[in-house]
Amino acid sequence: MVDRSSGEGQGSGPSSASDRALTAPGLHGRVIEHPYAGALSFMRRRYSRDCTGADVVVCGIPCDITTTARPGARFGPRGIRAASTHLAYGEHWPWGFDPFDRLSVVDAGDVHFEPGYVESMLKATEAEAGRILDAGASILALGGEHLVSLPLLRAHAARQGPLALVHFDAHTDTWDDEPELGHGNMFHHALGEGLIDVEHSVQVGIRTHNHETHGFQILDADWVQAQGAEAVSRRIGEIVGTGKAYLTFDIDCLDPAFAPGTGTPVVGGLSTQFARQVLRGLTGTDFVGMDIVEVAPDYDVAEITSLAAATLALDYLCLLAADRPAVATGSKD
Ligand SMILES: [Mn+2]
Repeated sequence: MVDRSSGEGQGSGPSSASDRALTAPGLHGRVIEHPYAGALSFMRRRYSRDCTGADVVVCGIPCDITTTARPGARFGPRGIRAASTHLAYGEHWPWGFDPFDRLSVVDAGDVHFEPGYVESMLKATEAEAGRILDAGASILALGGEHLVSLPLLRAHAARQGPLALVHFDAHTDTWDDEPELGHGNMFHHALGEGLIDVEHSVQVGIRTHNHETHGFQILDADWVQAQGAEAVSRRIGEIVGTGKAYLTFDIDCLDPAFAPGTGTPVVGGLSTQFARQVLRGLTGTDFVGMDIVEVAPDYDVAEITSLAAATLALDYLCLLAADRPAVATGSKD
């Protein structure tokens, strides 16, 4: 059920069914907008710094300070929001429901920090994540380079203790031979800070060498694709168990054929469809937050990378919503 009307209570005229990011009176439901028009927010959610009543708050972290190869992930949040307009029309296939009938979701915009200054980004991101968590909402973060996961994990772990990390990536990001904190070693730092329950953590789709696992279970790209999506989901579920888990998805887990718009592409990765199937199989996992990172739209082609990221983020919301009842159906707000 989708309302295609002009937006009752929002006045009349050509703009009344658009710009729902600005005009939506509530946090559920949707009105279809032209994908090419209107104010951008993730999935046409209401833009608001006010997290009151929100189950999930979307926040962008436009950062590519420590990117080692191709820069440009600072444009990731904007790219993902733009691509999400192609998905904002109701039931999400093949879930069979619209997660926004079940979850209240707002888009809190982007974290502000001084460009080029790692400490500024770390502090601002942890503060914003803490603000959202303290309001009782969970976070869907749009990167940005993968370093943004560190302050997000800091904010979560400070409130919820060490989390099982479910990490999709071509890279382990635990290299310990680099002198400076960056997007290739932040999970090594996160381990050192006690933010991760490593015994219940798993890295999926890895296809670069790192001779030290640091205790992570690694399901590399060849194993994953030989086993099939269902077996991979089952194995992730076994490793993570029943504790709280945090999902971090580097878009370079996907093959460059499916995600060329990223900073450090590696061939031999997952297809978007395969990754979606794995995610859909994780309904038993207690996810408390997610980030999707390393989308660099300037290297993208026809938005396929941003669209993949938006779709995977939407799949995550469907995972959260799967066991919830609908509180709105096709409503105007
Ligand atoms: Mn990576």
